[in-house]
Amino acid sequence: MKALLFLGFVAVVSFGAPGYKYAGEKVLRLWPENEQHLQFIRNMASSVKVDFWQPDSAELVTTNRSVDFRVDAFWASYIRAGLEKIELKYHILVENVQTLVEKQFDRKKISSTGYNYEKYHRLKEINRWIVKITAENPTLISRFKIGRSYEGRHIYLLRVGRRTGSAKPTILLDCGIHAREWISPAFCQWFVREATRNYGSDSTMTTLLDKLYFLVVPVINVDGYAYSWTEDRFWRKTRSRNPGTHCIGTDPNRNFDAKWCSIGASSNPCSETYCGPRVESEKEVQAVANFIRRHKGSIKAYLSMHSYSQMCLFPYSYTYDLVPNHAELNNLAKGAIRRLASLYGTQYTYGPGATTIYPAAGGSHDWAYDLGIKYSFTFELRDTGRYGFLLPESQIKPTCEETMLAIKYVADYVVNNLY
Ligand code: 0X9
Ligand code: ZN
Ligand code: ZN
Repeated sequence: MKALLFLGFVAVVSFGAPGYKYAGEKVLRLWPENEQHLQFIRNMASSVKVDFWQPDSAELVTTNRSVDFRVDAFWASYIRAGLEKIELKYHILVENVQTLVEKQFDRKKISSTGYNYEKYHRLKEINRWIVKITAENPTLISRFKIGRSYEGRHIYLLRVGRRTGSAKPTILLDCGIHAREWISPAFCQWFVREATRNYGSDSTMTTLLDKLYFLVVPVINVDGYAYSWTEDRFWRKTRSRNPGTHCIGTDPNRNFDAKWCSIGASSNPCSETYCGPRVESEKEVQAVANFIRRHKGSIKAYLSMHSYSQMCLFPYSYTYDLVPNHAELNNLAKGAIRRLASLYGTQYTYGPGATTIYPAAGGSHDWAYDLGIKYSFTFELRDTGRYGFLLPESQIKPTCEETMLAIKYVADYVVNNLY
């Protein structure tokens, strides 16, 4: 019997599925209301292996917002007993993480009609797609390598727009800073496909691609993304080694040169929001930052795609101070999320990162803004926690369609307000 069970396990692993790692695991949502509740959460974070989903670490937990985290079945029941004792309101977002994870590792992905944009893809497939879509659209897409990751993988950038031979204003769109946020790379791929497909037919897209370039980085954190497919579906950080500890990785969105590691970031390498040993310590962050610095004269907007929470965020996140063009960014965000909601009614919140999600230094949108890119946004895509990082593939299409409207709205504004 034991041998049979063992064989069954090997078979599952060898098909590239995630094994049984997440069996029985749950995602809980808590509603802390007082200091005792916060203390309970902090104690829990330091004594039990919990994976914070939203916010990303125990340091960012406050009253007046909910806390989502993943925990195994044993600790879940133990924690629930504690929650009931101190009357901390909670509910279970995901009963069995394993079931949801398995759906996303479904291998029936090869399609005769070409690339399936309504599936999540491994890095290898995304890289093959990058080559293919570039070859198929020689007049609209050029492919560049902007650097290599810690583990030596290439980081690619696609320049999308009608080639004119001269410089054009540019919008940088990046995806996959955080490994487990799979909807983000899926959106970058969707964006490139829609741009090429609609050039010449959709008048807004045609104008945009004539007047500017989109620089699309489909996956920044390539090592982390690959790792989230092979080892740990909930990996967030890079995969760089940290001397003196077994804990691996730095949060790339805490590693930029924007009041680095001052607030909402951790100097502990074991934290999910570890800021790294120094500013731009991560090769992936260097690659993007160097590229942006070299082209800062033409980059007019910076858009960074994350999940989840359904938010449109803009600077600052490292301080509660408002940026000089706050009113403009606020209106732009408001317009973008109104457009987004017009398709399926998906509700987004918007505002400066510090007050809308949480204060956090070292993030890319603050850095890009302070470099002089005054239209700088972070999008937190679907959902609000029903599935979180495990957003089902059936939601890729509606999520990408509605997000396209927001991105086109912002791009259209930028084209009409060049600086
Ligand atoms: O914490 C983050 O890096 C982002 N949220 S996520 O859940 N995707 O990890 C929010 C980033 C907001 N922007 C800055 N902090 N600059
Ligand atoms: Zn695939
Ligand atoms: Zn993120």
